Amino acid sequence: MSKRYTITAALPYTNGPIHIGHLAGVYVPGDIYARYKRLTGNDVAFICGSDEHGVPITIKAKKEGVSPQEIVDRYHKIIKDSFVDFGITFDNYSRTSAKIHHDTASQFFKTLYDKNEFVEEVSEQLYDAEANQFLADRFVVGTCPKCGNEESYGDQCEKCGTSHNATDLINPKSAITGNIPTLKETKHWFLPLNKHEQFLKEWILKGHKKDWKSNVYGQCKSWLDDGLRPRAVTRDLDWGIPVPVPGGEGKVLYVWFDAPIGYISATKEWAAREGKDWEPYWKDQDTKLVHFIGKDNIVFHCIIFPAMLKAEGSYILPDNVPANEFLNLEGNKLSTSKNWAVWLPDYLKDFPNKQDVLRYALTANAPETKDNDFTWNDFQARNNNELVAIFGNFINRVVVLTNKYYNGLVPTPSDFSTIDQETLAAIKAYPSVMESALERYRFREASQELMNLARLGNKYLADEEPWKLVKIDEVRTKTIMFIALQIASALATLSEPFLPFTSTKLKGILNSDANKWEDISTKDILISANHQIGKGELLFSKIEDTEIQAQLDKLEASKKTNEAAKKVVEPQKETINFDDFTKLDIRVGTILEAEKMPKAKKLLVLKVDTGIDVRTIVSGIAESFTAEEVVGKKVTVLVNLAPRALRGVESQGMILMTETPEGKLVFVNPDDANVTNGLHIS
Ligand code: B3M
Ligand code: ZN
Repeated sequence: MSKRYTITAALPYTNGPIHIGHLAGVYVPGDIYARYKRLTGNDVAFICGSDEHGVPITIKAKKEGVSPQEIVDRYHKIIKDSFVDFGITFDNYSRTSAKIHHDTASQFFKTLYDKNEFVEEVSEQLYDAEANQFLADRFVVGTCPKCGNEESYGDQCEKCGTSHNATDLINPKSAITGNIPTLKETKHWFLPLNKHEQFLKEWILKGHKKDWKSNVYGQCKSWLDDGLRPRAVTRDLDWGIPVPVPGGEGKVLYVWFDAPIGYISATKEWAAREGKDWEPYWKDQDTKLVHFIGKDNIVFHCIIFPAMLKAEGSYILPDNVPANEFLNLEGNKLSTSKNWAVWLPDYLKDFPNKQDVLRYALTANAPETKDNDFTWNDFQARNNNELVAIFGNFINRVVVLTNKYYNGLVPTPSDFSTIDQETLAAIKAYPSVMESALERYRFREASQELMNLARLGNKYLADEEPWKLVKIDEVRTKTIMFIALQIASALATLSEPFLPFTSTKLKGILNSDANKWEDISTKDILISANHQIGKGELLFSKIEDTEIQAQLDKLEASKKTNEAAKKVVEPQKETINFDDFTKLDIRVGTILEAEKMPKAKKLLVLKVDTGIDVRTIVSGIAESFTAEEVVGKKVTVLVNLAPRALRGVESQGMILMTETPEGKLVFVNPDDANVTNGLHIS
């Protein structure tokens, strides 16, 4: 039965591109679900957009010395384009800086204000006097009162997921200056979550929400068991939606107040564009509202937003919030600041036309019930051993043989054997098996069922061996190929939510787009005899070790950069005055000859043209350079250093060397831009 679905995917913060963690946790499962719901004949609004307010954006802008608007404009475009290229089928991808959103969020706030749903309170909040700023949310870090994580943010601990007030932090520190904050009085509007506690308990704990995923239900229960407290929904910041009520001057809405309303504004924007009415998508009790999010957003979507919607009074509440756990990368936590990630725009560049491979790898290994690890080797194996060797191989055999034996015309079958009948019956069972997984938000399981259908095809061909029979039993061969084509046809339809690019390609090859999802279980024939299929085209191609190594090298480089950043730099030496400095006579010279000093591991004996003369300099660089590679090099030479004998050779000056951030010894070279660490004389 057709139903209306409002499906939302967490609005990404526009402070960086999308990475595989976001994709695995939110956007790939959300897109699979939306595609599946459309394919099964439902009325779907799949909604997302950029979350452009909030402290992460301001921090990024400060870091780069640009305006927050510049940051959000840049990343909104990058994120939006990459979603399109990756085949994420949002019906609308909006942004929270849009006027329609400012209006909608302001109006929502005003409605709650007029209904007396807020508590207005002057309280002491954390303040950084040096930065002249209140320290809301990510502007403050400190120890989480619940789990002891020392890097908890003011509004949320990313370690245990707890959402708290900034004043709850133990040992808070300003993220702007590092100062210990003081307290300063300021007025804010609070949403009294305690007032909605009873309702939320009924709705989640006693209601039918037991079918929520256990990680989601568990977090909600622990929240509710702890008791809810009022939460400030306004902030003393200058980036965000102005508080639209008297006394709100200079204040903005808390980003987690406005962002979820972004789902509503984006739906309105879409409906206006499509000439539809937005209201049924948010107000009709028959509509199913589903939020796809990561686990760190659970409390906002299951407690705070429902409390807001309930307080407003005219909205439906979510039917389900299938939050995923986190995806790690090669054994480590994904991190934007440490550049430990696979960025979607980079992936799309490095693996053109391989969107489905990443979609499949992320789905087959999705962090649905626990945190999971993405490895490039697993990615390669999913492609080479499953997509290429099973799915691609089956389709390729069917298409090549049909073209070879019958010039691409689907052959007419004769009597079906028991195996044939079982195979046809097995095809029919797939939609409901996959549906059962999809309805439980078990996307991994559903993707594996799809692969099982391709496996079934491969096994059928391997058992029946049409390539052998063709020479002795043409009639039987036709029946076998007919059955194999039915499987191929079912794959074209059932793969659409998971492998949309492949599905389109396969429908092109089969020259048939006729089947709907339900047809696979109801129709006896999915592709008829005498239907002309197209020529073969490979659906997938092998990914080579070198391609995987290139990705691993990229990560290794990030690791090195992080290690270098952590490395303690030698402290600066004692200050010298200008006169001391002018005593140094430094010239640019050229190394004319070089040889290793016998029996000395570190020393090279150099002949250097200093411009004044050619002289001998003994330099302790032999562990970093060979004699051959330094000949001809331009170097910086301290020429008025008193000569001294090293292993019996008189050294008449000094070559200036320094270290790169990675600790590599390099010449202080007039042509070398790599010199960053200051002089260090060898
Ligand atoms: N902007 C995403 C995050 O926490 C956050 C989601 C908002 S959904 C309304 O990274
Ligand atoms: Zn914590």
